[in-house]
Amino acid sequence: MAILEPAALIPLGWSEQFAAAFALLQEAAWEPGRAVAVHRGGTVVRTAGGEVLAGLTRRLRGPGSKDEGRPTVGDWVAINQPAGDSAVIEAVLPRSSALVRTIRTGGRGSRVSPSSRQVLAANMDVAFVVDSFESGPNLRRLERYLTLAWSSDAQPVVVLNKADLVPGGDAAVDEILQAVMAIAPGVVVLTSSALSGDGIAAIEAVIGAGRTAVVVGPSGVGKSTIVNRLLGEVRQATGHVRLDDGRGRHTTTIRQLFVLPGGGLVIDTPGIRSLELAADASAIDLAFSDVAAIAVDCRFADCQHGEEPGCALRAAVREGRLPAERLANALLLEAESRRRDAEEVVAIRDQRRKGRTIVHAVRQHYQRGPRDGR
Ligand SMILES: Nc1nc2c(ncn2[C@@H]2O[C@H](COP(=O)(O)OP(=O)(O)OP(=O)(O)O)[C@@H](O)[C@H]2O)c(=O)[nH]1
Ligand SMILES: [Mg+2]
Ligand SMILES: [Zn+2]
Repeated sequence: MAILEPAALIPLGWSEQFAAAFALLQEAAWEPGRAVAVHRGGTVVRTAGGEVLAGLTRRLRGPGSKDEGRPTVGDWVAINQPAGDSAVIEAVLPRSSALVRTIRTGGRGSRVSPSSRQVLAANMDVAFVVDSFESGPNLRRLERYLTLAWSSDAQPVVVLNKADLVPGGDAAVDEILQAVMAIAPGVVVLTSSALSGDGIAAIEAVIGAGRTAVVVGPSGVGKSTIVNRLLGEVRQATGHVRLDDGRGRHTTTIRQLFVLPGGGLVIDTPGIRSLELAADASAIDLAFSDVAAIAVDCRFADCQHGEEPGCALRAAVREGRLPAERLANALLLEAESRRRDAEEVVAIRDQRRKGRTIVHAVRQHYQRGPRDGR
């Protein structure tokens, strides 16, 4: 087997797969590195030689470039740094996984376009979905975040934090744990208290050396406190969420990748609102694999699981095998995903139309040009 180079990048998660993709670029002057933070002033990239602040090559920032193609936290990139000049990111290597959210600029019900997808983090092996015992956990919200995690292609793991706040001790914790496990088929569920340090070792073990994890979840559940525990020092600010105005406040404002003393890597993110979660149909099938398994027995292949006869899902709800709220949430997420897909098709068609109009005008200009003396 070939030697993995540069070896200094291995602790950052460098692997054969990325090394091979980088080699295909065939640019001797370029250097691989990993994006650890994206600021207004540039992208902070860790290379074998250290940290550099890099700008973007024209192709990545110019008109027509997509948000999704720009480097995000966790990306492996190719850096070009001519002597005496500032560093430039020339290429983003293909991602092994990506956490994507949909930004609706005009509020609820407004159009989404393909460019409103934002890649929050890339190249994670594990996605920790964090919720807290303080205000829940909220099962329906967890189902949404789990769907997001499944759609990233990283392995979802649930972390229920603030276990120290559960009145009633271990028995009460166990009961909640059972309820969460029931809505997270195929997912490991961990509990922790970032305050006392309980459960942090298990989280660290799941990450593992050279592997990358991201923490996602609502604001205030303790994501940054967990990250600080993993780091063994306070690097991220943590805080209380304001409850008085109901809007909440994000303590963490930028996404950032940290190297853990134990060998793994973790990306901290600001709380994302559940409305911005983008899930595709296949992720919904994974997050709701129990529901999907029952739906196979519906009499009609195109069953909408409404009033039609022979609906296996309705029967399961009637017989108490499937909670009605879980089915309702699955159908809601599916409807949202279908609507978003349809909106994207419309947006792409609009863009193509605009493109055609421009091509048409240019063609007319040149056909007429010489004759009109223009
Ligand atoms: N009792 C208790 N409090 C905790 C625990 N973990 C975190 N907290 C507290 O919860 C509050 C929010 O923690 P953060 O780590 O800032 O939460 P966050 O998820 O990073 O929030 P955002 O950055 O806004 O998304 C802080 O006051 C923490 O001290 C825990 O295990 N037990
Ligand atoms: Mg935070
Ligand atoms: Zn049905």
